[in-house]
Amino acid sequence: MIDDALGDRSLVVVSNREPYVHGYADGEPTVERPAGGLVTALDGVVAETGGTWVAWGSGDADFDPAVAPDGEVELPPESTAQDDDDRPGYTLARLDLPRRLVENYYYGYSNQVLWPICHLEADPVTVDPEFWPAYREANRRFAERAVDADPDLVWFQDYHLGLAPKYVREARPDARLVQFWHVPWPTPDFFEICPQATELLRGLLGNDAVGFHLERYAANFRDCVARFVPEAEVTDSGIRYDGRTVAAYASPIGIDTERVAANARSDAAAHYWDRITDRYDLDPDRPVVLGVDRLDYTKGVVERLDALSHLLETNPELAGEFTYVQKGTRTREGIPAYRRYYDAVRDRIAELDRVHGTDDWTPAVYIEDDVDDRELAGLYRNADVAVVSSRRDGMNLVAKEFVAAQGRPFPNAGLAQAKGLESPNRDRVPGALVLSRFVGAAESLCPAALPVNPYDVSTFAETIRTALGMGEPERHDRMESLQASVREEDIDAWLATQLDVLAGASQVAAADD
Ligand code: ADQ
Repeated sequence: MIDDALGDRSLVVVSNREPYVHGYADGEPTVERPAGGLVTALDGVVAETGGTWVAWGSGDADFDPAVAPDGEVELPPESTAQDDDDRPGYTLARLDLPRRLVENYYYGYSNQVLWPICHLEADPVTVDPEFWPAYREANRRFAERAVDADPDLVWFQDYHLGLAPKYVREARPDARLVQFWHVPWPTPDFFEICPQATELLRGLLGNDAVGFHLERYAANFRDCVARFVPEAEVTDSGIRYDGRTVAAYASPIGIDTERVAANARSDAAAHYWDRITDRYDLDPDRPVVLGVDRLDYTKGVVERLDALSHLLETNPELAGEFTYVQKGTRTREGIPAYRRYYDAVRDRIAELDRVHGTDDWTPAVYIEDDVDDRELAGLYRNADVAVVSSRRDGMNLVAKEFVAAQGRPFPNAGLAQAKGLESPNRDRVPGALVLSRFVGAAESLCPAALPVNPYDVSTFAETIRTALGMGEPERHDRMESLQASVREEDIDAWLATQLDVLAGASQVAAADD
């Protein structure tokens, strides 16, 4: 598929984070590929084309330069993602950005200006005069490295790289540039909070195409261009800018469903779940309500804990009837709003336990283990209800992973048995999903997932109660429909669209050529 789409054109992927985690084991440098469908998919594409991946160090400002020199690392096929040794492997061009630049570009502009604005959160927006120059400088460096690789095609990932396309375009007017924006794009009335709205849009218009998860986000992007870039013309066939046509297209990202399902059936998943039930003394007969989140204020974890607290206050008969398991990961701790959010989550869990707990029941447990994707799938698989309650989220892959981890339901279990097929659900009733209306995934997963408005505490609480009480036939029906959606919009479907757009072959990109 990759060869067909891209031919022998040289591809450069540019992302903030590198696809590998580097460290030491027994005094030797190690290279590990983090689990996750997106990295695996991108990694496979670059490895197959023998291209280059440009990224910032290890994503860790303290990273030891002895392990991660600012230079190019040749990755042979066996150290890249998959199991096909015929591929050329690829070059990882790693940027070693100075700490101060990282603070202002990554923790500053990217995550205190762009991230909150794209998630419609005005309060956390912090504009410091050092942020924007650092963002410009970091983007210039990413662009320089991309140009060094002499690309025909450049594929930028996400909001950290809003200006790099313009810089690459200046150096390589003939190259084809495409960007995927993994977070929402806000309306012009919200985007105007961004002091550099026009410059940022001009940077992105260096691309030939900009992709979003939903058509709504792409439409907001076009509206913002119409409002803030006077020299651009937004037409039905794309945005006319600088003598070119730029497409804004929608392509919902998905997951590797087979891999998540296999992970959920693995021994590692079962062992991890056993360890968790032992450690927290979870009663096997007590339903588990699960939350899995990076502790980011956009994920609505505080709203979820408030809803659980409201649920127990208004329904005292539910005391002892479930356990809430929060799998959290700390994130962006260099930013005060994130440190405060972490404290708020921990405080609310402690309060829930203090107010509602009894000698034999702890209402909520918090897990911060460093888990691999099989262990995470063990949590998904054993949950009776999963709650994803983001205040806003581009897509949200946790919801899709939960669905894929439930195993493929066999609506006609009798027939499956007669044919000797094993039903992965034979020993488990599928879990129910409660899903915020404000995540990209809600577009395909609701109403089979129970939709909630995370700001509406009493209705949210009521919906969790409905999910807990949902009977087996309804769980099966809903899960069947959820799994069909997750399979239809999986990572392969997303990748196929991106390759088409990169190749300039698809409808969305055709106008450019
Ligand atoms: P994120 O904001 O990171 O990604 P999300 O898609 O929910 O959001 O999660 C990414 C991955 O992190 C998932 O694959 C999940 O397994 C893992 N993860 C999350 N919390 C975890 C935890 N506590 N422990 C272990 N693993 C955890 C951004 C956008 C999303 C968009 C993705 C992909 O914000 O809206 O879906 O990119 O485009």
